[in-house]
Amino acid sequence: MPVVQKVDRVILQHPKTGNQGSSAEILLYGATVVSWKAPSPTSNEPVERLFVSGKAALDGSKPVRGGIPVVFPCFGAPTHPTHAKLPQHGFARNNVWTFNSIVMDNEAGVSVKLSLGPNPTIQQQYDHPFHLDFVVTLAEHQLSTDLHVKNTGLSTTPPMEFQALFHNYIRAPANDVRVSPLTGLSFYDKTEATEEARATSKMETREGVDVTKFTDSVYENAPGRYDVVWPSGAIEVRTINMKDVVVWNPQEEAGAKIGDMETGGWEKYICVEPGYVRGYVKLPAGETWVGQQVLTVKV
Ligand code: TA6
Repeated sequence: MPVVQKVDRVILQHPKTGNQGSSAEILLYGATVVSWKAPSPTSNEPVERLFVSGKAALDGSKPVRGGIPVVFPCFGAPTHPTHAKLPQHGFARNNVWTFNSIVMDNEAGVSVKLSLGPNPTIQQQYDHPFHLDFVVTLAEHQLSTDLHVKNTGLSTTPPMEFQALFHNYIRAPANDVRVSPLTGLSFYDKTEATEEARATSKMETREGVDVTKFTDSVYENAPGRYDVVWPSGAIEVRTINMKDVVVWNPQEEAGAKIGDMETGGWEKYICVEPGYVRGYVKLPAGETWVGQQVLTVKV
């Protein structure tokens, strides 16, 4: 059964291999992918590819610590005037989406669409008309997520200004993983002690970016394709319309202060987060913007 709907989640199973093969689980809360299991091209054993903290809330009481949280319409603390009432990382990850439809179900894979529109909670924080669709597609060695943002305002409505990001917690040994190619890119280091330093761009000189120390780097105008590599594995991230990418791992320095982070959880993942987070997408009324990522297991 390629698509199984539960009360709080949707389970995707690859049609070719059923429950013995690739799978994904998407909570309706936040449309958060909380599991992606896939074999490598050279094995048949599906392996969990995402990290979810053992202390993560999965009951909708707070955003999930792990998986793939959907960040929209603001990244980090809100800075745009229309986002002033929003929580960190916006409202997409802390509201319940609805299961919309099965988009694809064939030998190649299975794809489902979840949707979110203004509800009373959101309308208290954000008053621009919008409609979101989130499409998750599972293939044998791939998982893709597409965020479709529609400005449903009347033609007289001003453009909708937003940011969007997929906050991927990729399961990997944090002290042995590297991300490339980021060499030569301008980035902002959010671990700096002062606001002035955090607002000062740096140039990335490393061939492979590691997270062996507390890392919170926002790369702008990035290439849109990334290799996340460690001694026993590799995942490629390919994107469309996501011009920036964030690399984050709190290590113990910051991780031990995160209430829903399991002890030592920071050793088990790297966040490689494609997004449009430097500046804002400006979406005229009636138009739709799509941001996409494709995660592929290479090893
Ligand atoms: O994407 C990196 C980041 O913005 C970090 O600064 C850190 O705050 C992380 O997101 C997690 O944010 P959260 O609100 O989920 O605790």
